[in-house]
Amino acid sequence: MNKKTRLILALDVLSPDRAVGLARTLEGYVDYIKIGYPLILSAGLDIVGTISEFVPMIADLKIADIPNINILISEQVLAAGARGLIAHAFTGRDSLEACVTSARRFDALAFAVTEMSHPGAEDFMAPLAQDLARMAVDAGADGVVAPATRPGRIEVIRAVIGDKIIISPGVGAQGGSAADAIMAGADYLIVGRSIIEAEDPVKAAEMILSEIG
Ligand code: OMP
Repeated sequence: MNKKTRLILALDVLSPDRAVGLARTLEGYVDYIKIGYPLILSAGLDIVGTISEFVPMIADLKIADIPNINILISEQVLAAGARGLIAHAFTGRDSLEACVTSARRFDALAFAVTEMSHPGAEDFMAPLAQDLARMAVDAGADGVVAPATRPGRIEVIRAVIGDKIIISPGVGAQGGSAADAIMAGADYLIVGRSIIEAEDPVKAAEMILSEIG
């Protein structure tokens, strides 16, 4: 992964035209664009290739099934052009390894979700996050998703995973601070609404970049 801006744009819009417009406008301000179910379901899988023409794309399907299904899902989105994917870790090592193996086949990156950024993640995920992170390293994942909403938890997860990559959502719209997440050990920030719903998305991206610069 090539850190330049340290920003991953969460392109959570439904209109393919808007998605392409934002990708075109913001391509110089972000290292990756992440798309997930909302855009893929509304625009179709071809949007993966279309967006990848601007910026390398991470497919956030939070894959969480048995190994065979994880492979079928991963390989469709990787064949469509994704350079990385996000899978859940809680389904266990064999399921996560299936995603890692698929990613390797396409020379792409595999990330595992440890503890999510929303409040409900404290119900079940947070107490298990260190075990999930440890397992993700053992399974060969390139990195993990850890919450910018709880920078202290980024520090804890960093201590478990060593120099693996941390990508961190929750900045802005979910209340997290860009600077705090980076200081806690995040390599990349995942940012959606604070940029895509801003009146001036470029200015919004620049503001976040100045906070972490
Ligand atoms: P905003 O809250 O609009 O910045 O969007 C956050 C993005 O990060 C969305 O695409 C979420 O799906 C994603 N995300 C989280 O918000 N929390 C998590 O714990 C994990 C993710 C993710 O895996 O990307």
